[in-house]
Amino acid sequence: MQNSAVTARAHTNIALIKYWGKKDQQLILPMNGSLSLTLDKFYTDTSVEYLPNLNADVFYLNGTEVADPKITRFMDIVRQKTRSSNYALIKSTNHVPTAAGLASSASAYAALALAATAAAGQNFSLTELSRLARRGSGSATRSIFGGFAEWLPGTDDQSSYAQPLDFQTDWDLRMIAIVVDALPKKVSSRHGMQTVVETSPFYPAWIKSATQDLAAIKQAMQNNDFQRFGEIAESNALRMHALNLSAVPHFNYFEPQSLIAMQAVENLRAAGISCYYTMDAGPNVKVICKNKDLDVILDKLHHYFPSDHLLVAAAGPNVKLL
Ligand code: 2P0
Repeated sequence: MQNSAVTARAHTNIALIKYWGKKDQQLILPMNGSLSLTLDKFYTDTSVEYLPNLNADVFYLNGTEVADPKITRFMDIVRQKTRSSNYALIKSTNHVPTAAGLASSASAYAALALAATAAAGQNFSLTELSRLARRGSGSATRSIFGGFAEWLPGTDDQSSYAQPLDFQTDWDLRMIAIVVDALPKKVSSRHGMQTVVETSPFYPAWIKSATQDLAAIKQAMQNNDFQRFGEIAESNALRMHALNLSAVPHFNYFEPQSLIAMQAVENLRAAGISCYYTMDAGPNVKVICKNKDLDVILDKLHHYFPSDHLLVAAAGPNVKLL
């Protein structure tokens, strides 16, 4: 056991084939496999120090002490896996532009998984870290890896983890996050996806089509086919949002500006510019494009959104110790 703080950095990721529903809520096993891109611009730095005089974990988020039972539950799993007993002082900072709504549990639990195991003197492999991060939040499974990552759904704790995908494309991919003004999130991901699993009559069709989408998008990457890649990602995102509209009670993450952003991307496409959008459990729209088309796309989006609401990211790295 080390006696000093250990700090890790993990980057957030955007799913192109979405995870939206669990087959095991306790272990966080997903209904279907998913695929994401880890982003360079948005990340979380987390330090962990085990202190023998603490009688509970103490957690600071962006400099403010926060009581979060999910963190304590996660740290109990870490203590079990590392056979340690001390409570920890945890300090986490999100490096995401203010109010961007991109701070995510993905980078948070990926960074915490590495910092908490390293501070306990353990050297977990990336696969072991991916399994562990999954216990905090499903999307964190993928944030252990840089670039593209695929989360293998698995059937138990051992078989559910992410792996990096190393396709050689010539796209030099960029993602423009369009920040849409909104009130705090209406329905949490955790609650929203469970409502969908339990009530949407379309859920069986989702599992089938998401599984097909995953195979097809990997084939498109293999073929260096950006158009097909973008079409599959966009359609998969819309089907996820269609589940929310079909749940009981129904809910959605769209704001008027989200629809404006989606239309702007469709208009750009009609004008011959290759770009596609995706959306997660919030109103921000993320545009996927090649670096060579970035400027013309930003020009068009500037007609609708101020430049500080257009954040450009590229592929980010693996989780790492600082
Ligand atoms: C994803 N999202 O694949 C999907 C698409 C948002 C939309 O994973 O309950 O915070 O902690 O496992 O990971 C967000 O859900 O949910 C998410 P939990 P999580 O990225």
